[in-house]
Parts: sequence; C-alpha cells; structure tokens
Amino acid sequence: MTAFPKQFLWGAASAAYQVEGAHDADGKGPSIWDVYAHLPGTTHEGTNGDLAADHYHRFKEDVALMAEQGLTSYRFSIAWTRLLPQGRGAVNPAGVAFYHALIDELLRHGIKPMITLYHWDLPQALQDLGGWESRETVDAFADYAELCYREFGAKAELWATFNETVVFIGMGYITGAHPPGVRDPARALQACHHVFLAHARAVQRFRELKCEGRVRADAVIGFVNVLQPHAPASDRPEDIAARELADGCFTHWFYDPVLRGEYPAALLHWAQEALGAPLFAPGDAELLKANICDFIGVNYYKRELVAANPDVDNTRINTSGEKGSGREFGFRGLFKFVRNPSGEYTDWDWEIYPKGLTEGILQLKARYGNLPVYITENGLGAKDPIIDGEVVDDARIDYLARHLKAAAEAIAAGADVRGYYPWSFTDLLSWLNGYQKQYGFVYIDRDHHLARQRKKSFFWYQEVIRSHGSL
Ligand code: BGP
Repeated sequence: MTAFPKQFLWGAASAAYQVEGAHDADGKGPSIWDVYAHLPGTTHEGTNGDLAADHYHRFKEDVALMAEQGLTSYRFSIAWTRLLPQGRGAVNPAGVAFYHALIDELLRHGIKPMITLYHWDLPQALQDLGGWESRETVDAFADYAELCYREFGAKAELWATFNETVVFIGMGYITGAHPPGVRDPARALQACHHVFLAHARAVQRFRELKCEGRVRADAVIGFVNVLQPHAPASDRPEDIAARELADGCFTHWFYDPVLRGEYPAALLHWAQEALGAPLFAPGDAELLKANICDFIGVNYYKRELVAANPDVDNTRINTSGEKGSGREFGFRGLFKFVRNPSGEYTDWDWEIYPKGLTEGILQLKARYGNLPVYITENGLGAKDPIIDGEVVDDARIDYLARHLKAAAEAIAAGADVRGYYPWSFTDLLSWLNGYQKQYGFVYIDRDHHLARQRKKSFFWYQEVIRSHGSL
C-alpha cells in the first residue's frame, strides 16, 4: 500500500545556472554567477556554469528522459538575464521563447512545471546598482515576476519566488563565499529584508494577474527554504539555548516573514539593537502581512547539532569531497555547529539523517499549521562509482529510499506533503564543489560530449514512481 496521496507529484529539481550552460547565447545577459565563477579562487578547481549540462540546447533529450522515468513534475528556475539581459528594460525574445519551448515540451509529456523565479543568478547589471541592498532590485524583481506570469501563467500551475534565501544571503553577505562576496551581517539583514519584500510584491502581482485571468485559476505560489532541523549537542542548558538561537536565526527568520507575514519579534528586536538592521520603510510591514504565500517548498539535506560557542568565529566548507577534511561553522558568542560523533556523513561532511525530514516537516506543522508542503530538494552529493561502464549509485538509492520513507512518516503523522523533487535530474554544477559532486539520476559524461547516461538510481526511481511509492 502506498503512503502517498493520489495527487502526489513525483518530481526532480534543477536550477538554471547549474544546468543550462549557454551562458551568453541568444542575447542572454551576465548574472552575478557568470561573473563570480570566473574570478580566481571562487569555486572548486575554477569550475563554472558556462557549459554546465548544456540543457539549454539539449532540453528535448532531457525531457524525453524525464518522461521515460515517469516524472509527473519538474522543478527548474528561470534565468532572469535570459529574459531581461540587464535585469529590467528590454526583453530578450529568444529567452522567452526558450522557456515557452521547455514548458511546452514538459506539458506535452504530462509533466507539470514547477517554476522557481530566483535561484541565485541576479543580473550583474542590478548588482552594479547595489543588488539586494537596493530597493530598486525589489522593483525590478516584481516587474520580472510579472513578465514571467504574463508569459507562462496560463501554462504553469506551480510557482516559487525564491530558493533558499538563507544560503544566498548568508553566503553572499556573511561568509562571503557566494557573490557578491561581502562579510557584513548588517548588510546581510538589509539585503534579506529586501528579498522578503520582493517576494511579497511578487505574490501580490501573482494574485492580481490571477484575478485578471492572466494566471491560471488553479495556480499557486510559494517560497523555497532550507529545512535544517537543529538539535542540541548535549543536554547542557547552554547548548539547548544555543540550539534555540540557531533555530531562530536559520529557520524562524526565513519562514515567519513568508508564512506569518512578520519577523520573529524577539530576534528582530535583537538584530535591530545589535546591528541596526533591517531598516523598515513605511508600508513594509503591511506588505509582508498581506502576502502570505500558498505553500512552502523545503530543501532537506541534513540536520545540524548545535553547541554553545565561546571560541569559533569561522566558516570552513569542505569543497574537496574528502571526508573529514574539515567543516567548521560558528558565530563567536552565539552558537556553532559540531560533528555528531556517532553520525553518518557524506564525503562533504553533511550528516545523513533521514528522520530529520520527518521531524522538520512536523516542526513546521506545529508552528505554521497544516500548510501544503513540497519537498523541493533532497539528494546525495557523491563521486559516483562507475563499474563496467555503468553508474552504480547504490548510496544514492539508499539515501533517497530512506528519505522517502521519512516523508511518508510525516504524511502518516498528518502533514500535507504534496510532492517530492530529488536534487537533481541530471548531474549538474555544484556551486562551490564543481562537477565532481554528483546528484543526478542521469550521468553527464563530460569527456564525451556531455552524453547522457541513466544511472542505477534512474531505474530505481522509475519503479518508485510506477508503484506510487509503495516499494
Ligand atoms: C541547495 C541548492 C541547490 C544545490 C543543492 C546541493 O542549497 O538549492 O542549488 O546546489 O543545495 O548543494 P551543493 O551543490 O552545495 O552540494
């Protein structure tokens, strides 16, 4: 018997910069990632998304593989600079045509598109004007969103505004490992506030265009967040307090504004006192309050153990895939993430903890009510073994099977989980880890003209979908 509701969507996910390639084709303008990934020392071994999986030119082949696997939905993002090379102003018809062609191809195969409007590739032209620190970017995003609704709103039912604000703001403005490479928490909070405003403005326009009949009547719009449950490293009161703070900073700060229309009050007060940010303008609070979104997308990879932190003020990411090579994260005086001595870890030192998916979804249900949830990413990054020419990714199958079971447990406990989108459909670029960190059901042979090859997990997921998850 299956644990999954009849309408449950079986998907897979990707993002424009990581999969499309064709970085300057047919009038596309540069995004911050097109520029940043070419700066020395920014990514693993200088990799970039110039070519990626060349999905831009090979999308028909990719959609055919999705159909063969049995996907009923596909999550992808639109590259803002394909539609608007300068971020605003003149529209690039070739970019618009590409997404029409992709969406039409998906629909022809009975695959529902889930469109993410922003998966980190801000137009460089807008960055040059201040990026997310400027309210002009909020206006530009609302206009870009409206363009997308007018073009694709009659075709697509599932929309998400932003992907993982905690990551692109946290890494863009606090650790400095993503563009624009800033390390300033006050600037981070202001940029983040503008993202929430941009989200609210985009939700507002979505609903207006729905009323005008430009967007399908059954269409919904959500926000995609990292789901990262936090557990105290011990039962010492200082670790428990550190866990509360980390959960407030990483979870409530990013979910409350879009699901409650306001910031967590105590944290907001603390941030404004300590850092003087975020600053509100008249109307901001009302805008957030009036535009709570329809669903939440959750990207689940790992949980974190949290401890009190008198010493560490550092972020070190393992980008090599050599297990145990060192991953460190902490804000001195606040909290730090520590390794679970009995935990199971990936080669990039991410804890594998399937139960966290159940726990995280149920924590959201307890705080925000029983809202619709889509698991918009979940997957194992690995250097997949090739045996006799076949990609035998048993570890991925094991990871996904255990997480799917955890999703079923959340459903059994009453959560309204409506779809599962493993990351990723094909292998693609991992932002800081290059092409060696593979996630896909489909292997991309970078030595042989990006030839597509079905992995063992491709057939496993095909069977999951065929049986509607009753394996
Ligand atoms: C999420 C992003 C994805 C993807 C994934 C895997 O944070 O939304 O774009 O990259 O993580 O992360 P990584 O590539 O760093 O392993």
